[in-house]
Amino acid sequence: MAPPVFGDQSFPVLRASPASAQLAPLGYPATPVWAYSTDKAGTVPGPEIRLTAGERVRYRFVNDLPQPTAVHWHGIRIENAMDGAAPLTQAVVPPGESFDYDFVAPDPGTYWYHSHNRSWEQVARGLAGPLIVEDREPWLGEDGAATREMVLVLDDWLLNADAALVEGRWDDLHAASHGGRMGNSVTVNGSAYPDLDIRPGERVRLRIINVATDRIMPIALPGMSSRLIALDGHPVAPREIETLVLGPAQRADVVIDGQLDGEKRASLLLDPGNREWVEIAAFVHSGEPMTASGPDVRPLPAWNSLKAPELLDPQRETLVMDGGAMRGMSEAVFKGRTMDFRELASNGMVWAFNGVAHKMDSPMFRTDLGRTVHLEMSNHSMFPHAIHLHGHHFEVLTRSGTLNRRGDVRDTVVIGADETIEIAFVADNPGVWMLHCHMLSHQKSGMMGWFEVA
Ligand SMILES: [Cu+2]
Repeated sequence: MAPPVFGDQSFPVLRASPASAQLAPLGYPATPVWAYSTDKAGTVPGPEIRLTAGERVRYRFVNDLPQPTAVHWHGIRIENAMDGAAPLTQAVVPPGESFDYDFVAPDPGTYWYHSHNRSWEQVARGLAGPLIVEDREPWLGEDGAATREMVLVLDDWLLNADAALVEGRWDDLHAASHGGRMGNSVTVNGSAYPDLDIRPGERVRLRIINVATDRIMPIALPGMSSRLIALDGHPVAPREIETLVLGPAQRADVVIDGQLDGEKRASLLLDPGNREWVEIAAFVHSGEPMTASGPDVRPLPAWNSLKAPELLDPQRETLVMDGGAMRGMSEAVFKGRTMDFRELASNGMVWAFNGVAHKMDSPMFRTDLGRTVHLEMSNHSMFPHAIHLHGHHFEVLTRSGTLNRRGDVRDTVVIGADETIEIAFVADNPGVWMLHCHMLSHQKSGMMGWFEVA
């Protein structure tokens, strides 16, 4: 099955292949998954890729899956040809074949990589892993910073009673027209309810990544003095948080302090949607207490590599989201033809951007290299969406008309039902870039388009 890999030995291999993982608690069978691997057996999440800002990432990607695939490097402001956004930026990699990825990761931060072909199925089968770009200047161990970091990959799986993935419902239009394909088993780093060690008083940087296909994850760490320090890899001024909402594909870096005189266990809680917070992992305090850090958290070093948007005369674009259950849409254009709701649904389409479902034949907009784009995004549906722009990070300017004072910079933003968000970014990366909902059931069923920077 595995194809011979010859040639340039300086390209290490990243492989996607069927594997097995103990996702359900011990005592249940292992789950057949699809997994990435480098030198060892495939794991979920995939092996951590770690480098420093400005360093090159080089992999000969080998597809040992029974389906074509491609690898997207989420959040990396990457060279277009390496974006992995099949079929827009590259052809899919057929089973048994390979593709060489070679790019520079320009900015520090918490990122991830995942399949970008049939992603609603392939990511749900396990094809996702963390990509960590370390800070340009020392931060760990400095005054007020953490002494250690921990990557937490949160995932959501739809498992049957034998702990196998529920098959045959990849095209579930009911799920797609609601909140997407929800799982029933949440894992942290591929395990159910893991215990995570922390020393009393220890300050730890969590790099939290939501790789779920559709589940928006509100999380909380009560008693751990959580302070947010980065969103989608981009540093923010440290701020206390009680809860954190992570949409699919979003990341947050959070500093926590191990308790010195509290409980031995501190829960990582998730709200599955009914405001009944459930424990998905626990920090277990053990070992010698450490000297507590002061109340102040040291900010992360700035990127210093992102141009500020020119807001005086930007190119104005709008993105209106329609569709889904309960409100629906009477008609939309699909493959160049106006269709009514029934015909759209028979084509698997239940969502539209600006009245067009899954618009791949032409860009949503074009812009000149270096121009600031101001994008007003209005969600006219009854469901939240997680809108992701490839190749760029954007500033969130307003949310429902209210100024977003924090100046948060993101690559994926959650937009609630009936909400309008204004974002802006400098289109400084030439190429064709996907713009889609990262709730992958929504992406599949219409919420997909692209823009061109030239
Ligand atoms: Cu969506």
